[in-house]
Amino acid sequence: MIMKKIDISSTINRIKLSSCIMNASGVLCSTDQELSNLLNSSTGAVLTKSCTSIPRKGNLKPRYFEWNMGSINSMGLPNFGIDFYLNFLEKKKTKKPIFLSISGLSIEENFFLIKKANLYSKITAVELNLSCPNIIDNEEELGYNFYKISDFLKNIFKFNKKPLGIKLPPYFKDKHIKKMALILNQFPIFFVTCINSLPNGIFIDTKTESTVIKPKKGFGGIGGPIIKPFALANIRKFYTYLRKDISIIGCGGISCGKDIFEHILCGASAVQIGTQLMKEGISVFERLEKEFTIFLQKKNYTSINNFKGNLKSFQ
Ligand code: RRO
Repeated sequence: MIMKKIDISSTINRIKLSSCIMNASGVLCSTDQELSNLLNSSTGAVLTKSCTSIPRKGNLKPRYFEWNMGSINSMGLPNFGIDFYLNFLEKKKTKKPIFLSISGLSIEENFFLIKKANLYSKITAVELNLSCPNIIDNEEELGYNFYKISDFLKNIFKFNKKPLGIKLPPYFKDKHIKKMALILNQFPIFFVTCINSLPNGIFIDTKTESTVIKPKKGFGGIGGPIIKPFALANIRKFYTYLRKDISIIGCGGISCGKDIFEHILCGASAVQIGTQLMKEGISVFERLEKEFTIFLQKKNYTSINNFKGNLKSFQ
């Protein structure tokens, strides 16, 4: 039997990716070694750990735990500061698109970080994280503040020249997604990433009758297979409400090739791998690429454009 060539390349707005699969911010993308591993892997892009203007140690350990259906984390934004990431990337010779994730703790810090990223040619795009659930005593995430976000974006686009995307929290109501999409549609945004971890979950060890992570009395962001239905729903709804030139990057619950297919069927142009990358390490990308390609072969699809966004309603 002659196998047709399967093309899993994609585009995020005008950014070309040789593969639609990349890492999620936060997982194995903090250090020199981790970022080098990602640059040398088969991902279509490399995303850095969300950074702040100065280094942060993050929350007390243990701050990450995983079980068969998911993960819980309250890392608290540990990172080496924006200069570390910019200097590391400036030295690297690579054709891979590089997405710098930033997560300032205030509106002013985000302006500062975006202005700085604008000065560096190696940064292909900025993923602005408006949805970190784990900062102690922080204001509400901007992703949940429908009043502040519009003004905030208006000010960013007065000076920003870099392709910019926004990492969103999960929403649970249609009207919230519609409202956010209507706001985002007013700006030259390149992409949105749906979704960050589900905030304020808890996991219990019944043997010790205790929570499993230390910060915030055990409450943390939930990721992994159990959040996939929420990721898919957010992708689907944003796909229907967002301007068509705003790409969607799907993130949440991908652990096999079929999961990637589902994200793209809902409307994602690319996908990010978080919990499964943490569980399996860098070799996860080769496995997922293989599984996804075989899945498409069986379906007789040759590229992601054959099915992207084509989810049918039950008849
Ligand atoms: O570092 C974290 O605690 C963290 C971040 Br910035 C985020 O965006 N999402 C998450 O689950 N953890």
